Amino acid sequence: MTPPRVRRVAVATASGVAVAAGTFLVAGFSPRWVVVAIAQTVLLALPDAVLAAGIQGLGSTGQPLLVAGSAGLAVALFGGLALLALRVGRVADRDRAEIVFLVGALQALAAFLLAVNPAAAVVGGALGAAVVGLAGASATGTGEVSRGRRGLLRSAGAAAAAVGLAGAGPLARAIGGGPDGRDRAEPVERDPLVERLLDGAAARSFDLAGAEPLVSESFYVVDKNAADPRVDPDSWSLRVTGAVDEEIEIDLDAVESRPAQHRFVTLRCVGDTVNGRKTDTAVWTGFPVADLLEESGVRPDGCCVMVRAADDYYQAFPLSALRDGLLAYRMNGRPLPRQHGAPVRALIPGHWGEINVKWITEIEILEEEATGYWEERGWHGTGPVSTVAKLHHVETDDGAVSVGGHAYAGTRGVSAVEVSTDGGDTWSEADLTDRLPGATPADADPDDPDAVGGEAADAWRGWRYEYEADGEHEVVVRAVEADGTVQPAAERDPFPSGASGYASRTVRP
Ligand SMILES: Nc1nc2c(c(=O)[nH]1)N[C@H]1C(S)=C(S)[C@@H](COP(=O)(O)O)O[C@H]1N2
Ligand SMILES: [Mo]
Repeated sequence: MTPPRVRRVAVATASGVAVAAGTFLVAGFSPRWVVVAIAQTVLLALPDAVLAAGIQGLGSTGQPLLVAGSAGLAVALFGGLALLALRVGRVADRDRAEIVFLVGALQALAAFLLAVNPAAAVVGGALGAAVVGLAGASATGTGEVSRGRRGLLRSAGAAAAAVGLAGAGPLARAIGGGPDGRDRAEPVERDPLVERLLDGAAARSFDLAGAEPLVSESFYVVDKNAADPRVDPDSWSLRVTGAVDEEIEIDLDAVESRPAQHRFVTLRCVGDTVNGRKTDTAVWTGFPVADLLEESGVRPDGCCVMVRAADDYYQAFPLSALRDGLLAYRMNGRPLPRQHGAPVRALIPGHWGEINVKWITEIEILEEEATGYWEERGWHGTGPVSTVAKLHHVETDDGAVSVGGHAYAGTRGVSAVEVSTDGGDTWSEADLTDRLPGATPADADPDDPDAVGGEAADAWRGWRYEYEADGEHEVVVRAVEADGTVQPAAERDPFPSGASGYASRTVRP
């Protein structure tokens, strides 16, 4: 026979699980789910240095850990409230209905205070209460939760059912095209011109095991959020405010009806290590920010901008950098995915990823410099990216060695990649992929051979080098910019202003 105290804790834990599941059912994986709200609070409480290293550094790895930990905290919190209600019920000698009500009321109140989502709070509290209610074989009048194993099994079963239901929720949404999808008439087919650009990129790519093609198959994600905002495309708008002659506000229809262009752009996070994977390339569709700035009439004393987003992110940087930017609403021919900033994000040529603001909502023109989200946390990532060559492909076959990867130098451009097979004493030039094409008007005729031309101003290039070797040796790579500047050798960690040094690998043929 399980002792009553253990039974109570087991039932309370099941109840806590049910609240987490019930609130998820309504809120989904969004900032309005209690677990995400807790995660966000944990992030705020972390010392800046931990946050800095944790997010820009760990990125996608840190996030599941954070969410799992926060789910544990949520279960402990809501389970604790259930225990509290049971205790109060016992002490005050209440009957089962009253206790069950108190459990649900406390849990719903806490859920509401955490995530300010009334519907989720009510559903969560109701499920949490139901789990406790099911545990009692009959009204005992003593505040005791369960007469035995069957009650326990019932409440565990109810909690499991709530989790199952919550798991099915996102599936239902995905199938039904709910809040995640866009209900607007959106081409599912890719634009033929984008198709042509993607084919061109595929044709230029070196096919190297371990290194991505020129358009990334998996694009890295870095942001400050435990869960990304779900922005309603129909109520979204972008405002231009501050030191302008006229403040303007445009909605998504207005954005999408502007003369658009397609651009290959590479993004790199300042938290990326020299040979890390937080550098990726896509073809983006959008319109030049400069058009918008011109329409609002930036005043002569405007020097800088503060760009704000739906996740309360904000980044401040020079107006000159924004002028060359793109407001993008498609990525590789598809609507911008939520994790990359749907419905609209900024792309700022040649600069670290952090000022490429996702879920953009406001551009404020400033007359003085200001400090953004990551800079307040010690990073220096609002400037131009540093130059890097990645060594992601190493293959040996009976003395024949093949190495390769990508090189990126922002808008300075990569003119060469040099490879050393003796630890950096002597250098040889690698093969480079042809440059990706430049900005293409989105209304160009896809069949017109001249529709796609020029050179991408801000995209990486692939490199490859093949040689023969018999003994163990160290391969080192470095990129050379268009003006001949060689990537600096000095080694530096990503924090605070980006990694430096050469990628290298010991090769045993
Ligand atoms: N709104 C918002 N935009 C953001 C961020 C963020 O946390 N919130 N993170 C920035 C950082 S640090 C980087 S490196 C890039 C990454 O873009 P990606 O996730 O599409 O690769 O987005 C930037 N834009
Ligand atoms: Mo970043």
